[in-house]
Amino acid sequence: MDLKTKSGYVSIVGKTNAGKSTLLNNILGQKIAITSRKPQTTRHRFLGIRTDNEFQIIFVDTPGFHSGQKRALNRYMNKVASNAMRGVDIVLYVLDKLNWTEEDLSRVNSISDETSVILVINKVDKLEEKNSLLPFIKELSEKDLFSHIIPISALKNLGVEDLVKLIHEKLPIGGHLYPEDQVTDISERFLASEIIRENCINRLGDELPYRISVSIERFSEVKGIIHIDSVIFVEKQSQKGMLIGQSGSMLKSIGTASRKELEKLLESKVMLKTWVKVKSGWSDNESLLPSMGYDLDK
Ligand SMILES: Nc1nc2c(ncn2[C@@H]2O[C@H](COP(=O)(O)OP(=O)(O)OP(=O)(O)O)[C@@H](O)[C@H]2O)c(=O)[nH]1
Ligand SMILES: [Mg+2]
Repeated sequence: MDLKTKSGYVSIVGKTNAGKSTLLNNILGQKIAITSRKPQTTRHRFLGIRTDNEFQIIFVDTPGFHSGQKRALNRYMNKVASNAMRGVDIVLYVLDKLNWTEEDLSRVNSISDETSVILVINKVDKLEEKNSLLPFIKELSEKDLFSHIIPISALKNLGVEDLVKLIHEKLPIGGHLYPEDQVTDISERFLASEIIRENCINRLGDELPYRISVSIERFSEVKGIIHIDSVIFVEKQSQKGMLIGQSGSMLKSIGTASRKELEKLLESKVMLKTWVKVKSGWSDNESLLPSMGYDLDK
């Protein structure tokens, strides 16, 4: 091991919609995580790796904590997020502006003393009361919960590189764990399902996105064309109708936008087929979740 190299795991956690995935994409300089203005966009834990010469940071993006919904899928997502706070070197606890609650306090208190916790106050570009930022930081720093408190805007790229520098300083000495050109551990197949889900989220009303799950049934390259067959699962027949739209217009728009984006990301021509199927009440069915990719043991 080269003693000059530093590397470590850094989990990005916080309430849903705080901007965790936006921050990860921004740090990596490329989109690996889908984002949306609606809560509960990220459903899985995955890695984003940034290597700068001797430093390698292995970020862990996580589903946001959510206290309102109590379906099996929501319980699964909260569990994935809590698990991701363990066994890592640093936790970035991301806040949406100054929205700090007792729930945040109890989650931060549950993090092991051996892990450094950096509070990241995101979306400062949207902060109306700019004068309230400093007193807020002062008050929270007195609680002795965080090694640092950093205000940023993930979307406008303010303070993000300072945050990366700070992480570099705090990384433990150790050899790199991934090749320097590897950016993520997600597969192209998983990326395809996420891009389709993001295009659904962006086009559908507020409730339907939570009833959708995307599964890739085929992902294969034939003569330079990537063939992707996907199924979008919904919970009810009426939702199927909404997703397909009048004369199939909604599904067509989701399919076309997803194909175009995937062609860019995969740098290949893509042939995408999408079907919509009903899997009754899947999001509140513990025993169905693993077969749909929501499995804590994986
Ligand atoms: N104005 C502003 N908006 C932001 C900023 N960061 C993220 N957003 C927006 O906040 C919304 C949520 O962002 P995400 O990155 O999906 O949030 P998340 O924390 O990953 O959300 P979940 O995966 O659902 O837990 C999106 O509409 C982003 O564009 C920021 O710094 N400023
Ligand atoms: Mg996210």
